[in-house]
Amino acid sequence: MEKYYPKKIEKKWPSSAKATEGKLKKYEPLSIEKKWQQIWERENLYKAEDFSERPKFYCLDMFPYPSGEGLHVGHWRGYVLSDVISRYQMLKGKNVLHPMGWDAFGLPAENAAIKNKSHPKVFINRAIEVFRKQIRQIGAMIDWSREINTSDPSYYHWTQWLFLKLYQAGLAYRKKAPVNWCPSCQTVLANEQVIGGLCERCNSTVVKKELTQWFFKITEFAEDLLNDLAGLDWPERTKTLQRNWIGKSEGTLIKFPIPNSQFPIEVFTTRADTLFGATYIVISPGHPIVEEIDDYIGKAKKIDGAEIDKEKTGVIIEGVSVINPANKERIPIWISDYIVMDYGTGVCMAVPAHDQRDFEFAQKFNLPIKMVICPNYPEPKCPILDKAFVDDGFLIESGKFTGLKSSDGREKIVKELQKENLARKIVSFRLRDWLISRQRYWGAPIPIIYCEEHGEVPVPEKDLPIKLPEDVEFKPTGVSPLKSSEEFLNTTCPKCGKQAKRESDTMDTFVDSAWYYLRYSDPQNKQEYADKEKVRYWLPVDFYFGGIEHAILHLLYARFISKAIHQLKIIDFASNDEPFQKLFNIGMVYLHGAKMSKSKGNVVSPDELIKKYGTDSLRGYELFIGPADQDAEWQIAGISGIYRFLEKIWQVFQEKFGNDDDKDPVIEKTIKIVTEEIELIRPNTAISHLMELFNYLKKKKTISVSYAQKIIILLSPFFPHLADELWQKQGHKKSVFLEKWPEYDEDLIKHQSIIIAVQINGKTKEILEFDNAASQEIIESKSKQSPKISRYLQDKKIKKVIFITGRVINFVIE
Ligand code: ANZ
Repeated sequence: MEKYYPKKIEKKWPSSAKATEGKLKKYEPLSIEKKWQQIWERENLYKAEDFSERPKFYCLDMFPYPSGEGLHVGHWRGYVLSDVISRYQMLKGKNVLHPMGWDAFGLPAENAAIKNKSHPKVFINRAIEVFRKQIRQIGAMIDWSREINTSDPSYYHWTQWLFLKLYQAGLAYRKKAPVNWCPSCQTVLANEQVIGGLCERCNSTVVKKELTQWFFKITEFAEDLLNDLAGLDWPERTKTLQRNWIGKSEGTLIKFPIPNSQFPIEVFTTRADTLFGATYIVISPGHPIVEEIDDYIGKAKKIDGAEIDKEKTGVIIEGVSVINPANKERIPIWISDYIVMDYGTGVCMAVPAHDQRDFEFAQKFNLPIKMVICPNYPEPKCPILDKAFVDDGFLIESGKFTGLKSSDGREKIVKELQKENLARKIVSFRLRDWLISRQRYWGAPIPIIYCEEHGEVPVPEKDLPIKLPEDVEFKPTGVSPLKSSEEFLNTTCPKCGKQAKRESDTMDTFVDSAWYYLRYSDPQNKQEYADKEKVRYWLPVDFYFGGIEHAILHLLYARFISKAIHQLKIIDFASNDEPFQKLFNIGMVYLHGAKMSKSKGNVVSPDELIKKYGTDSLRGYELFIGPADQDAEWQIAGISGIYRFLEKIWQVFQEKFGNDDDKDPVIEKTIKIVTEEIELIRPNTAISHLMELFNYLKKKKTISVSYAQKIIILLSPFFPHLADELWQKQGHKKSVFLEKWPEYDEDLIKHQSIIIAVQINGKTKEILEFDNAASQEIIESKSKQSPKISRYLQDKKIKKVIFITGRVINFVIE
């Protein structure tokens, strides 16, 4: 271990680091916390060392958007937790990189600036200052020398460079497309930013508009983005959200011939087994073949989308029909907005008996509903339908396929159609290319020039960054604000030198955050986005902390950029191209039953609490509030309990030290359990074990100096200021964070186990052995995970848990 310590730190520890002299009777956090924060920073204690021989540990928080409102205690939760992990890893001998920066571009800064009649840059810099100060108050071990700001030209230089790289590779392109337009924000939105037809930010109804826009070809990586999820240590819930978003469907294209025409209409279906029940087909209003039916399009285009609960509109195309290739019956063609253009072929065969959207449509327009799948066979007892029967079953009324199971029916019907070249199996993805252009001011300009002769010309790399002009009217009008700056707009063509115009759109801010984790490895580099060797050393991120709200967009975009530039050989870290190996979604903090947020007016500010109780108490309460991955209700009084605990620690360390070197099983066990709890990211139970330990120590006459030291180290990730102060009072010259995480004596603990009967509704189903210091929480969670018990609990609601210490845990289920 020793050899890993950077020399600079080893050789001296400043005199100001001396613990307050004499025996302090009272725990006074305010007098010690600021001092330690200053010392840590001055001594560069948390500076991450490029290419150290120590194993690296890259611990990343999703970087904040610096709003004008500052941090509340809900935001603190994640930062405290990532700090505990970083400090723990440092004590385990790792070379830890724990950086911080600002996701500073984007609509909110622009909107706030409009509201406050200032410039987004002024606004954001002020907000950053507040955030920086507040994050410092957490006392987190952050390497501030790596701070980044996405709105700074030194950063967006490389965002623009990345755009050029994708452009050269054909992964960034422009096309005319119907796009989501928010009339209130006056900008285009990505599909992902439209929730239930409404703008994610302002809840206005989103409309469709034909515009030429820039896209990134994320769909080219759909298969990899899906498959590589399997190898990631991420919460299952987040993986599922990503899988559903990518939405891989294995289905069939089926041709429906039009009588007297050689051009059939092709539909995409995942349920070929229901073909005999297709009683009409539906075309999306955006489909080219319906373009002439203008008056309908006028109405339908506004609400293109396939939502189940939306009132469906539709028109029939008179005079034309198609032939159902299964039973050769003629069926009508409808146009409706419940079919989206950019999925499958934009045409769907409607099977009202087995698809809920078709069922509702058929009911509304009085179309035949023909049941062709039944839950049972050979004696079909088909339910009377008041909604679609969507499950698989057995085919009925399906000619020679009658009686087959759905899965066999799908295969056989497709095989039969294939003989006549009427069907083809395909894989379809729900994922669409990422629309990245925005008609807004506060973002990175897209580095493209338009020349009359040469068309679209990329800005030469040597001319980057293309800086945002400052003298722009940035209020949204629907056209890009950059158009109002003649100086910005007018330029010359890099190819011919003639008059040309710059692209005036800016990039979606998700582009900035799709690569920031790379920049932290070499944030000051002026020649490159980052030194390749440094990226190879630091990446991938070992532990990524952030809220579930980023489970889809940010993570998907970041994974895409990483895969794309890996393919372009810009990065080549580790064995794969996944940027975040392990992800932890932190639960949200609620107050009075609602998620803490300024707009709801239920915000608790850390500032007052720090003044009253100190940072360490607030840290402790943030960690103690509940399991870290679950939402938790803020109890105003909760923090004083932690404060009293810290007072108790303080007192214990005032008095009792002896030379008694006898091994103490209770302390040994606590070391083991706290270590395990940190590894499992359960800081709340780790702290409760520490509390139990101090109840024990309080009763004990003396504590040996060596145990006292181990205990201080054990406390240090949670309560770093208090720990360094106690450490110093023990006469040490260096920070406790340069020490080594304590080990425990396995032999001493081994024989201290207890047997617990695990019961379901009072009946013993399993006998498990636990460490006799294991808390109820651990016994409960480990029992739930045991294979036998988890089978009983599957899909069941636990009404009550009865726990008899040292003997029984009984799960009362429905
Ligand atoms: C007939 C059918 C019968 C369908 C049935 C479903 C159930 P997933 O699985 O999500 O990929 N579909 C096809 N193209 C569409 C479009 N452009 N807009 C809206 N819906 C479309 O969904 C595939 C199903 O979505 C397809 O299978 C099709 O309806 C519908 F009992 O075909 B199905």
